[in-house]
Amino acid sequence: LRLESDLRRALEQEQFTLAYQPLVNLNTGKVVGVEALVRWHHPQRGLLPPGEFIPLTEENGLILPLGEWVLKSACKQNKAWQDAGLPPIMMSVNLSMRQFRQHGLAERIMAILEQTGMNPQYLDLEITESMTSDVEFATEMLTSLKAIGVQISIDDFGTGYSSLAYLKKFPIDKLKIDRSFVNDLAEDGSDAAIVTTITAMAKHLKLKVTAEGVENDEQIRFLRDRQCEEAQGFYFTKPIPANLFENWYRHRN
Ligand code: G
Ligand code: G
Ligand code: MN
Ligand code: NA
Repeated sequence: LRLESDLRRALEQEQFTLAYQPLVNLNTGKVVGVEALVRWHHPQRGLLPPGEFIPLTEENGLILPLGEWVLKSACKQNKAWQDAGLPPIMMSVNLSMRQFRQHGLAERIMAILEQTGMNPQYLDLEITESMTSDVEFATEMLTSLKAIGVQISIDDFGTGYSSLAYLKKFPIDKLKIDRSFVNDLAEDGSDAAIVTTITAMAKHLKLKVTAEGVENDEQIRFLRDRQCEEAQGFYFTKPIPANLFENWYRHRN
């Protein structure tokens, strides 16, 4: 309960920040985008990861203003990087179930893109399989989001319960293979088979694919051999603040 009143204040006092983790093309070695991940600089408790407050905001509805703040900040940052001369890269933002179900979400996102001057083609919205269980609603929402010109990715792919039938029906662009399958690629034959299969399926369905949670060379080699085109993980860098990312990016290429 304490945390809940702290959260309300946190929004007013701008105690949230975004950390950015790069997505890298494994063929070219180039950074193709970043995922924005929210953190809370709690005045007493210090830096809190999203796992410690996002679920609460989903329960009490604060995820709606927080999610709006995240979207606006991420779009602003993307525009600022482009204005500063960085080559254009994608900006991935996580949507929560409450946001996805919000009426007028597409209009809100369109307004944010207009306000910030960000080109819609660089915005990537990450949803999870669970958000697609109401197929009719999801189709309608995804269609209205696609009409803005943004990209849609399925996050944590492979951990949900959705049917494969929706994959070819929904207007989605990418699958992000959950890091639980990527972790033990080398040691676990089942995980290796799952990653191979998801990658092949994505290719057949003409979807992009990103492997999450990549930490070592062995995983990189495995993914390259399977023609998995993109990866994200501590192998490149953990999520870092905007200024550190900019620095990391400039010194890398
Ligand atoms: O950065 P970290 O590993 O702690 O993130 C944990 C989880 O929090 C991730 O699964 C991520 O999807 C979620 N998360 C991070 N930022 C956001 C956000 O801005 N909105 C929502 N809804 N979830 C987020
Ligand atoms: O669910 P989502 O994919 O949005 O979560 C991203 C989270 O995964 C981030 O909170 C980030 O801290 C974490 N993460 C990113 N890369 C790695 C990695 O290589 N290994 C592990 N264990 N976690 C990672
Ligand atoms: Mn994500
Ligand atoms: Na994920």
